Order: sequence, then structure tokens, then C-alpha cells
Amino acid sequence: PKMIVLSEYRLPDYLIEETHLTFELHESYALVHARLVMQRNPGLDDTLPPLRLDGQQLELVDLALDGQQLSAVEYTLTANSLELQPQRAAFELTSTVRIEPQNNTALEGLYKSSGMFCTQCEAEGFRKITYYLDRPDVMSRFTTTIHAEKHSYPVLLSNGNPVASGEEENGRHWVTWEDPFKKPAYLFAIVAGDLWCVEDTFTTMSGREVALRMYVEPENLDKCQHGMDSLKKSMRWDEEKYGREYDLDIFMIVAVNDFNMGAMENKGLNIFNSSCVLAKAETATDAAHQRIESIVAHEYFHNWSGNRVTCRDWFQLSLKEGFTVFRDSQFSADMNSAVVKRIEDVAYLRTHQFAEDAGPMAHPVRPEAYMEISNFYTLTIYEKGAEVVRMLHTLLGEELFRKGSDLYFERHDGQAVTCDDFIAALETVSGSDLTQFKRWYSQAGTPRLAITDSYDAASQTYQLTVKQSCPDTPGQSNKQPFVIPLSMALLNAQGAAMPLQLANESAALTGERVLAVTEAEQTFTFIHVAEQPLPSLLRGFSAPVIMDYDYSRDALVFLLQHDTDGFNRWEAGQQLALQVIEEVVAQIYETDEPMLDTRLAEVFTALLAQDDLDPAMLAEFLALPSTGYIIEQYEHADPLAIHLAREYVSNQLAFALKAPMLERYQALRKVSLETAYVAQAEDFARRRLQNMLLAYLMRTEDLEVMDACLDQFGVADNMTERLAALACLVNSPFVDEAQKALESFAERFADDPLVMDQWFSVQAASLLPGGLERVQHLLHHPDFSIKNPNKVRAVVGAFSTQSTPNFHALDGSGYAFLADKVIELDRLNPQMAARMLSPLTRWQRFDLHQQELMQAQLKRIKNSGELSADLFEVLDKSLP
Ligand code: HT7
Ligand code: ZN
Repeated sequence: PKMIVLSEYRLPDYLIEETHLTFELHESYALVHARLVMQRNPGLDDTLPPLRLDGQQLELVDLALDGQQLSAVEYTLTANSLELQPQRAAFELTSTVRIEPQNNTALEGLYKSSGMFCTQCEAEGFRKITYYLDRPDVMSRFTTTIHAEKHSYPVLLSNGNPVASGEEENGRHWVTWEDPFKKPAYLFAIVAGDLWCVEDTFTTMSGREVALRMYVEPENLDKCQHGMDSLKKSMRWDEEKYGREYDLDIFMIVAVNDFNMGAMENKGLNIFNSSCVLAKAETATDAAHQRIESIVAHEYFHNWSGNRVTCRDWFQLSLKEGFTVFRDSQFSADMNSAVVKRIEDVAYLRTHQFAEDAGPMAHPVRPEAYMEISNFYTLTIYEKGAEVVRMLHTLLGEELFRKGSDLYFERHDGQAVTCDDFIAALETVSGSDLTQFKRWYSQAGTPRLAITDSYDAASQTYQLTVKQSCPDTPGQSNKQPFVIPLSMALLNAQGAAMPLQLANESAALTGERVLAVTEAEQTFTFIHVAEQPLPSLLRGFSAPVIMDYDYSRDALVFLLQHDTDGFNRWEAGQQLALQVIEEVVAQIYETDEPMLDTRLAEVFTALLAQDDLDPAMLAEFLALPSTGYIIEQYEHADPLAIHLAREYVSNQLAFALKAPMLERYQALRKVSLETAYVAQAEDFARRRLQNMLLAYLMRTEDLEVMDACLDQFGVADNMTERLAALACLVNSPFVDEAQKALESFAERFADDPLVMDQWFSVQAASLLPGGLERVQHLLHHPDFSIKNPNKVRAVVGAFSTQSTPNFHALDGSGYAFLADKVIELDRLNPQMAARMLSPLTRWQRFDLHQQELMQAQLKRIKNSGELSADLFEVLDKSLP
């Protein structure tokens, strides 16, 4: 496979003004007729270079230029293209191709999912539907007609508005859709199926009524309300926060069971992985409800950040994805607890994106080269991209950022643009030069901040010295300094924020401020500092960096209790717990009873006793850093020791805090029993704390607790409580009870694939020994299918990312299992194969023994036969 390189970007030779598509859908094939109204790109010279259209896995049936059928000598077909010579600057190209959606297991292009037809065109799936200029800077007006058998496919959908429909004699029918907005092919979609619809309306800020429709299989009609509510909240929020109004008369969401990612923002016709839109209390957890709210919002927000203003090329992917993740995170913060949302986002970023940034696939937010674009829908593009936008928001402030986004949408409406265009709009409104800031787009790797300080009581001055560095990443060394917004405060002995006045300033600011770190080394001198302060640094995680400041453990305990920044309170607790766990890691193979710093249990006890502490925050404080995050703290990690140490610390905390935890658990459970399920922040917090306490308590193996757990499992009216109890049982030594619970759960929810995914996942993620046999067994369950990405994620994904002691088994069996599944998947669904491989690509992070075992499996995959471009690229970059 060939490298695509940003510096080789060229404007398209030809444009497609109008795209007229007709689909004839049948059970064993589909015909796609395309009429493309084209012209030479008027921005280029008036020569007529050959026209090269993208096309893959298409059987060409017919081709005509301006109505004249072309013979085989008049065009050239390759596996990826169709080339011909236009004779005029403006022309019409018509084609018919035959495709086989029913055999499309890659789930890219037109495919079948649970009996319905649907499409996924981003990034380059449209070329599997018809010959086309499949690139985002070619924007066209689409008219789409779908013909299908009426009984099996009563609903026929595409982008825009339905403008005509009719019946045919042979039991078939058709509908024509017209999308008034120009769009790139990646936003095209059709759906045909026996779908039922939940309807609502939304009145936009200018008073237009928009029809909202969710299309689902009939058995899912009662799982639409939450998604619909989320959509209406998103529409209102985007009007209020960004001044963005919806532009079509209809907005449709379709839920499909087989989908490679979470959802897709096709213009006016969003297609969702059913797991990311369908929910009701009995079947979906609070976490799922919250995820749905944010994904519905994300796809909706793309209507402006992505669709009205799209990307010039796929190197600019973060232009739409980073900005849209930032927007959806602002939305979730507004709908729920802003601090908790920030904590969740940062925990996710630091565990997963930082690992990517330190691994062989590290790439800048705006990559410079790729082989297979599907591999670049990464945490770096999405999550780090959102952090980059967040830093711009922090540096400019709310008001200027909004002016900048308004200008960006106004300047570029209807265009395909670049990250530079986004920055330029912010520069215009703020009058600032963001040239140095743009290094965040071009340099990969996670910057490190080493901060030291000194206080001089005599002169009442306090100095903070900040050194920044960034490690080399594949293809990049000698990184230049970034612009790093460092939000900070100085706390006095009572924990109050002190006035902040820099040496060159005439007045003090109170509370917190943002220092702009721009040099490799920089010192900030504060004056009139009345006492030795305790610095609160990188508040709210104001930049995606690793910060080193040598806090004493007592200082961390103090910050956890008193910092005025909620995020930094949590962070202090995480750093304290991390230090405690790392100490145990060092002892774990020497002794059965490692020494544990008692300060962790003491501060947890104090927090539990604090009546006025928000339960949402308490739950976050009590959660120890994840195993994945702890692994990332080591240059070469021993995953088994880390797992054992984390378990040991958790168990010790459980025994030490059993009484207050049980008391609190019972109080919370009582409230849950007495109140009906509501999907709102306050209730999410209560259930999260309740479930966290139950998980700690189950570690004591107390029979009273076990009974409480069984009761919660059996009686709960919602999946949040039920699944948490099941997870506790599955990870406990109460094997018989766990088995019975699993059986009754499977019986109760046998007909609900989304619930069965959770059943698969809770077992595959189990930390108990025997994990490999367990997953092998699950793979043979009649409900498992390797062709369904949700099932693959639930079993193979959960095992390899969550079941640490089993995946990292010393005999390498966990790695070999994953390799087998990746090889099998690659024949069916290359995007999924490449994604599932990710845990094996992180071999550098582990001890030598694990490194060798992981590399051996990577090599085995590489030598296993013909590989997809997706998998080849990841293997090629990961192997030494
Ligand atoms: N923009 C969407 C990306 C997407 C995708 C990409 C590659 C392969 C399959 C895919 N399904 C959806 C999702 C989003 O970010 O909103
Ligand atoms: Zn997106």
C-alpha cells in the first residue's frame, strides 16, 4: 500500500456539481446508477487532464460520457480506479455498477445489518458504492432514488427531504430524496428496512419546525426516548452556546446493529450503532445513558462542525473531530457535573491517548502521512484534538472563542477547509498570533512539564520554574516548545487561594490565573506572597501534558481535602494512590504483606465522613487509578505485579473502611430502592457511589455483603445496579452464586443483543484466573458472532483491555488468542482487525519477557498470509 502525504495535496482536477443516484436493491445484488454532472475545476487551467475516479469492489455494467456509451478501450479500470479522457470542460458521466451488499462484512460502503440495508461512507466507503471523486473537497448536490421490495423494506431513506415516491407492479416501491446542501460523498447515506419510527418536533430559534424521527426495529421502540431527549437538548444547546440553528426540515436517526464505530453524522440522516442510541433503565446502564447523550450531541453538532464546514482532506480530520469532541464535552459538562466530566475525560485521555502518543502509532493531531485513513480515527485526532481546541478556548476566553467560532462558520460555510483556517478565524478575532500554538497540530508526543519552586520569606517572593520537553516520536525529533496554558493558584495554610501578582504587574488577581508557558524553560516570579504557598498546578488539566512537581504525600492529602479546584482535588488523590500502589508493586514479589502507607485509608475515611461532599465527587475520589493508567507510569511495566498491587491496595482499603462503607452503601441503596430510575446527574452520582462501595465491600468476602449484592442483583429495576452487582459476583470467589446470576441474567435478557453484549463483556473482563478458557467458551455461545463488531468488542476487546492478568499471562496465551482473532477478523472486517490489534502494539511499555511474547505474535500475524492495508499499516509501524 502507498503512503498518502499531506504535502502532495492538490486541488481536484474536476468537480461534481450534481450527483444523481438510483439504487435498485435486491437480496443477492444491488445496482447503482449514477449520473454525475461534472466540470473541469474552474480554479485550474483549461487543459483537460484524464479523469480518475475512485472505485473499489465494483462490477462495471455500463459507462457513458454525455450520453455516448464508452467501449472498453475508452477507459481504464484498475482495482481502485476508473480512468477516462473527458472531451469537454463540462460533461455528464453516467455509470451502472453491480455490488453485493449482503456479502459486505467490512461494513464500509453499502451493507446489510439485521436484514436492513445501510451505508457507512466515511472515510472512503463511497467508492465501494459507485465510481466517484471520493474526497471531501469535492462537494456536490445529491438526488437519490431507492427502489426496493416493499414488504421487507417499507422504509427508504436518504439525505435531505423526500420529494417523490411511487409503487411498482412487482411488489416494489421507490422514494426520491433531495439534499439541498452540497456535501462530500462521505456524508452520503441510504437506509432501507422494516423500521418503525418514533417522532417528535423541534422548533428552532428562528421559529422553524423540524421533524425529528428515530428509526429502529420494532422491538426497540421503547428505547428511543432518551436518545430523542438528548437530541432536543443538543439542538437547543447548539443554538444557545454557538448560535447554530438546524438547517433541514427533517432530522433522522437510524439505529443499526452492525457498525464499526459509534455513529455517523450523514447529512440529515445520522446512522448509529444501536448501542450508542438505544437505552431504557432496565437494559442500559447510567454510563450508557451518558454516552448516548454525548454521542447524539456529537453527531448533531457535526451538522455545523463537519458538514456545513467540512475538511479539505483527511489530514484535517481533527478540524471536525477535535472541535466536535470539544463541543460535545462542553455540552455534557453543562448537562451534568462539569468537574466529573472533566475527570472522566482526563482519565480516559491519560490512559489511552497518552499511550498512543508514546507508542509506534504516535502521530500529530494533523498527521503528515498515512496508508489507510481508517487507522487515523484515533484518540489523538479526537481526544487530543479536543484538548487543543480547549486550550485555544482557555487562552482566548469564552467570549473571543465564540466570536472566533462565529467567524469560522461564517467565512467557511459550504467550504472544505483546513485546521489553519480555523486558527486564522481565532487569530482575526483575538488579534493574537497563534503561529507557535500551531505546533500542537504538527508535533506528536505528550509534552512534559517539570516544575520546581522556591519561596523567599524575606522578600515575600515566590518563584515557579517551568521546563518543558517533548519526547521523540516516530519520524520526529527535537521538538520545539509548545504554548502551554498553565492554570494555577497558590493556596495558603487554610487552603484558601492567595492573591496572584507577577513581578511586572501593578495589581494582584485573586483566585486562579493562566500562565502562558512558551519557552523551553521559564520562571514566573510572584510578589507580595505573604506565606509559603502550596501551588495548585495545571488546574482543570489546562493542557494535555504530563506534569512533574514533587509534592510531598502530606501535601497531596491536603490538596485532596482542600484544593479549591475540584479536578485538582481528584488529581491529588490519584497521585497519592499511585504512589502507594507503586510502593506495593516494588514489594509484591517479596512479601505477602506489603507495607501500605496509612494516609490513603485515613483520608478516604475522612472523605466518607464528610456529609456535605457531593456523592459524585466522593465516588471519583474513591476510585483508584486504573491498571492501564498505572502501567503508563512505568517505562517498562510488569502488568501482573501492577494488577496484584492494585488488588492488594483495594482489598486493604476495603477491610480498613468496611464499617463506614457499609453504612453508606446501605443508605444509598435504600434511596435507590425507594425512587424510580431517572437518567439525571444526581441519580447517576448516587448509583455510582453505591456501586463503587459495593465493589469495595465485596472484597471483604463477607456473607452479609454477598447477600446485599445478590439482593441488588435480583431486585434492581435498572441495569446500572444489576450489572454492577453481577460484575462484583463474577469477580468474587462466590463462584456458584456468580454462575447462577449469569444464567438468570442470560435467560432474562436472551432476546436483547445489547444486554447480552454486557453479559459477554462482564465475563470477558473478569480478573479471576481462567480467563482464556472463559473467552474461548464465550466465542462458542450461539449469540456470539465474529461479524458483529459489538460482540467482538464485548469479548475480544474486553478481554484484551480489561482482563489484565489473563491477557498478560506469562505463557503468552492471552497474546496468542488476540493474534488468532485479529487474523480471523482481517478476512472479514479489516478496520476492526486493525483496531483490535492495538493492545499488542504497545509492547515497548512492558517488561522484556512480555515484549518478546507480544512481538512474536505481531510477527506471526504479519506472516499469516495476505493482509488488509489497514492491518498491514499498523503491523508495519509496530514491529521493530
Ligand atoms: N465521523 C464519524 C466517523 C466514522 C467512521 C470512520 C471510519 C470508519 C467507520 C466510521 N463510522 C463513523 C464518527 C464521528 O466521529 O462522529
Ligand atoms: Zn465525530
